[in-house]
Amino acid sequence: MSAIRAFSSLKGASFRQQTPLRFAARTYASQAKTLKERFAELLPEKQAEVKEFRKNYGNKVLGEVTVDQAYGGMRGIKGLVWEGSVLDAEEGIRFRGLTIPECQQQLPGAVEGGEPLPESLFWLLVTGEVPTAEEVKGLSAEWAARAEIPEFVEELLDRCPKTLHPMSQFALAVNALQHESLFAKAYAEGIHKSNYWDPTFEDAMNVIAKLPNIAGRIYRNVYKDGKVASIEADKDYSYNFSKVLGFHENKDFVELMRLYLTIHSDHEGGNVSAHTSHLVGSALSDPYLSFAAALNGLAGPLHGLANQEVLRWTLKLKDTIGVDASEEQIKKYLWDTLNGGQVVPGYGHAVLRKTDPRYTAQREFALKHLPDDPLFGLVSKLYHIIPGVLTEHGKTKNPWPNVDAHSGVLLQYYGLVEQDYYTVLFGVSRALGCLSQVCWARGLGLPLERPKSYSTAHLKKMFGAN
Ligand code: CMX
Repeated sequence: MSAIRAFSSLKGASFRQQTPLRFAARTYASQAKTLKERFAELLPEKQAEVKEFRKNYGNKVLGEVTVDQAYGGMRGIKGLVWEGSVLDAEEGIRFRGLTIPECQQQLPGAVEGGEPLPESLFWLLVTGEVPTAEEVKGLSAEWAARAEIPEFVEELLDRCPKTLHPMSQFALAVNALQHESLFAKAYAEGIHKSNYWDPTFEDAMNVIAKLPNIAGRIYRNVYKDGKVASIEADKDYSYNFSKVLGFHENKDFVELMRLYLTIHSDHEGGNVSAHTSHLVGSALSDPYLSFAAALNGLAGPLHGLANQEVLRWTLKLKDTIGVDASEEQIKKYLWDTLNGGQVVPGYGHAVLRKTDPRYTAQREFALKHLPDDPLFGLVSKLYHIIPGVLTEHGKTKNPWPNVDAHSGVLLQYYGLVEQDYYTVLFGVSRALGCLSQVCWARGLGLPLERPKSYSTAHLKKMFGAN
């Protein structure tokens, strides 16, 4: 059976009636293939590849697990499959084999020599292929066409107190959007499991498309006048997101969003947000529920919330010892943080052992667009001092900066100064990684995740400990 015919037979006619927008993409994208068509072509090939691989190598050993790893947050245990990206401790992230600089060179952008469009990164994550500019344009149009959110979700957000953290509002709204889930509806109607991928894909696309309207509304409600501009049908995702935030007139900010949404998207499967969405999705909770769960994990200060904490910590440092503080003053400030039993936010990583290339990409953006910004100068100075102090402190396995150490300084430069909001931007981007994987998880029929646990008493008995 040809791939295209396989796609036709996989499609459930009932979804066509339920999701008119999914077919709208063609109208915008001329003759280019839609992402769904390409995914459906690839699915049978990938299913066969995984089946064959498991048949021949299914009993190979990935590693052993020590008692320390069981107590130690499962660091280094190899027990997950994640298609979109793989993280190397030294080199950093590769999205479907491409480093960040390679993505910047190869993925279609909106301006000549500019940053990649997150749409093109999503296409890459889903298919493993670099899309054409026309395919990306179709995807931008499809997301813009699906962007509207139900009135009750708007009202829900409008009624939130301004003091409710933006990440809590974000997760609340995505949970409420679950009302729209095509997967949940199809499951209730008795869909065959070989077709799970179809409504899952639709839900994933709808979640991503609706995030700017949710995130934009939260920003406008909490920090501005509550008025949210409308999405433009012929504009890309980052432009539209910048527009609902109120920053679209600054083309450099829009470029920053393109970079930001691309590089924060995916960081293999074991990080808290990715793993949470994977775990929750494995119970066949639909993409809305699994992504909302991911957001709750991202909202923790050891994970995504660190980008809020970094700017707060840096500004406090600036207010206390000044933007031109000497190396000695900065070192003393750092030791005060460490001796106070706190972490230095934005530094360290559970897997990485070198400077995060996502940090480097943002630093290069700053060198190009805001080389003389005093706060960028301070962040650069910290980059030269913090690793030495953390090494002397002797605890962290990685004294180098991660992605969160640089995002705040860029955002504040363009006037997006509300630090409590920063993790929402991270969340919008993280949807691309979590939701591309959820399509593959349902497409490959991955089962319920259920690792084994033991009590301390049981572990002690296992090893004859007193
Ligand atoms: N400042 C101070 N101490 C640090 C540290 C930092 N930046 N990074 C690690 N340590 C400490 C740990 O708290 C731990 O101390 P204890 O033994 O007292 O518990 C010790 O060093 C060993 O930790 P590790 O093995 O190097 O790091 P983990 O894998 O346990 O944790 C991370 C990784 C990111 C949570 C940690 O480095 C950290 O807390 N960093 C600051 C917060 C941050 O930037 N988080 C964002 C990460 C990127 C993201 O997910 O967005």
